[in-house]
Amino acid sequence: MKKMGIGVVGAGFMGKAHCVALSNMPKLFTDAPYVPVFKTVCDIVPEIAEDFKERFSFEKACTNYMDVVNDPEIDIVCVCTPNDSHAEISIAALKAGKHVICEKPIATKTEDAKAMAEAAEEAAKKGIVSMCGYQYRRVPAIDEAKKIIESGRLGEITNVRAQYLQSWSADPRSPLSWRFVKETAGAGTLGDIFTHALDIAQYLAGNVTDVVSMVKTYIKERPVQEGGVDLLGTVKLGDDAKKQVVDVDDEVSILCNFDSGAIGSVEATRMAWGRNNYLTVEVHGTKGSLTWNYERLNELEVCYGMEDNDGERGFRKIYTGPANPHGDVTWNIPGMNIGYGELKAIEAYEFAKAVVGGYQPTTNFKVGYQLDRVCEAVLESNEKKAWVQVK
Ligand code: 4PW
Repeated sequence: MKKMGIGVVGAGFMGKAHCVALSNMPKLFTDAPYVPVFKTVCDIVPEIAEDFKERFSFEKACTNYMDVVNDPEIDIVCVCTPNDSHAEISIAALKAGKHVICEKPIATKTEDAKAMAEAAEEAAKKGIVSMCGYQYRRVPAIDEAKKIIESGRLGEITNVRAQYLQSWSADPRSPLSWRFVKETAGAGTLGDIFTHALDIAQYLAGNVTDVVSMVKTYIKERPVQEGGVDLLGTVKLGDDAKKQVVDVDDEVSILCNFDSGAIGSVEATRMAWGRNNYLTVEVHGTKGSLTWNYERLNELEVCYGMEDNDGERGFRKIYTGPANPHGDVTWNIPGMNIGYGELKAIEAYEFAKAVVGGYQPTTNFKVGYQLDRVCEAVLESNEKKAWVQVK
């Protein structure tokens, strides 16, 4: 079977997610295009890189990403670092002829996102593939939703409501990591999770053309977490901890128009007590509706309103399984369910198919740049208190 050398830059939460996905991809998908060979893991903290190397059976560990970029045995680079280094690492890797899968948001500044899309376009001429980590659109229920929408059974799509609600930063003792610093994160909730909800909305209803928004920061300063590893609110710091100003948003809401003619709303917050990974989408059409929530990711609810009799009309629940998109990755019976690990394996599989097939996947850098431009319009609208066109 074909083998591909893997280099991972950033040995935190997302480095782990990519490596678990890569290991599982050929085990879950019988037609997996290749088997990964874990070559080098890079992290700026040497002990973290070494520990990761041992646990994931990498051949080498390093602290300088150029060792990954310059290694002729590495075919694929996974960029799993905080947002401010995505552009530098991805562009260097693309120029060195590596296929690149980079975590989202694509960059901290629109000019960097543009440079990444341009570098990817240039590399694509030589068959090099780029991808951003917008994995949630690959949940089987979301692809099933797309199939249903495209079949026309819901009629013309009129309204899309997408939300991504979490609570891990609702507690003011939840520490300030790189995710709360504009320089490293670019934005707060906006880039971190709003973009996932936006990506799903756009996947199902077309691109957003214009927006009006509200962007808020509720907790203006937070206790500073020592060390670079983001703990996503799992640790709380007391009053005695040093505090730092938060210069990014906690919450974003937009109303928008889609190029399909649908209207919609997208909201995100990391401060919704009681909500954990509450990523939802509801789509209304002239003949029916559908609704989905990541916290129950294997279930898609559909109402074929015009097909049902009065008195029997309502949402039916589909438990996704082998008969739905990406059926290979699911276990034998609907209801046995998949989770985040399998979802990232679907992403790794789609990336692998694109690499071997020589085409750009649907979440390529151009798409990451487009999502960035919607975010830019969201911030501009909030400043101007007015509708803004996406550039
Ligand atoms: O991309 C998002 C992250 O930055 C994820 O989907 C979940 O929320 C997990 O971490 C944050």
